[in-house]
Amino acid sequence: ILDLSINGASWTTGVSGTALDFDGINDYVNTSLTQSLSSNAFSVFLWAKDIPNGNKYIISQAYIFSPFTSDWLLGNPNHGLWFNDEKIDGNNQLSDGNWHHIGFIFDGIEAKLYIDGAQHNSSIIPPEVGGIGPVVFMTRADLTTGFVSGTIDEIYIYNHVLNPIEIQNLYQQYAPTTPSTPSTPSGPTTGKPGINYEYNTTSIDIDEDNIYYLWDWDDGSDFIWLGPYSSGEICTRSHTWTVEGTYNVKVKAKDQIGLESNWSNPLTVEIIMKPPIADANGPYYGTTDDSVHF
Ligand SMILES: [Ca+2]
Ligand SMILES: [Ca+2]
Ligand SMILES: [Ca+2]
Repeated sequence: ILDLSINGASWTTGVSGTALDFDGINDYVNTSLTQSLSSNAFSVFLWAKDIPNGNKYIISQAYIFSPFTSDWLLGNPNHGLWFNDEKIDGNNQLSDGNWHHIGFIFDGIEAKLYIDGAQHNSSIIPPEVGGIGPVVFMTRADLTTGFVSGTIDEIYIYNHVLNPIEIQNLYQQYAPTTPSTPSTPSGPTTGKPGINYEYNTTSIDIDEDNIYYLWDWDDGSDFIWLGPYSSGEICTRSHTWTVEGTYNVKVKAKDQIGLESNWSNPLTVEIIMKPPIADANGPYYGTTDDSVHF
């Protein structure tokens, strides 16, 4: 457990509970962790959101203070890893408005960057490691430059190397969820050409994202994503078939970050131009002026 000294950062909604939000002007967090992490194996992981593109001091520790050099720095280049001038480019994965899981492992020789549970780019072998001063968040370790705006949560620093399965598990704990396969469309299963019929479906997204629906009416009509709907809300859509036939109506869902469900089971709809069925039943003869019943 680290002692955190929070300077200006405010609390906001996180991947779990609350998270720290930084203004990029003068907000930062200082920690009680001052030992030279990099003299041994260690790992650093966190969730981050809304980090502007470019080289950023998300978490770092100094190597020397005068002139200043970082020992290790997560966030540079382009949300990547900088470790005594060896670099892994992060390709600006943290700026799209969604939460991402980012971190690195160092086994005492080699360092690897992980983004959203998977290794990102090649590993590096940093020379002459040896951190001094406290580990800091969202600024350079001199606490006077390199302030970063954005939100961070669930920050873990380990004094050992996590294996790929442990890293994947850490990511899956709060990884974004895909909406469930929508329910089989419900509505009329027979009808006539030229008449409008109404169908319903719904889907659930565990992380409560807004949901968009794509209906396939099986008649070549355009596919358009409709929404947003909240998770579990009924999506009602009407359709008119112009040609007689048997149509398999199905629907799929995606959430606001673009994760797509499978297609639903189809509802089979028969569209036919039936003649009215005469089903008269009554006497075959009658008398003039008497009424007969059918
Ligand atoms: Ca949290
Ligand atoms: Ca401030
Ligand atoms: Ca989702």
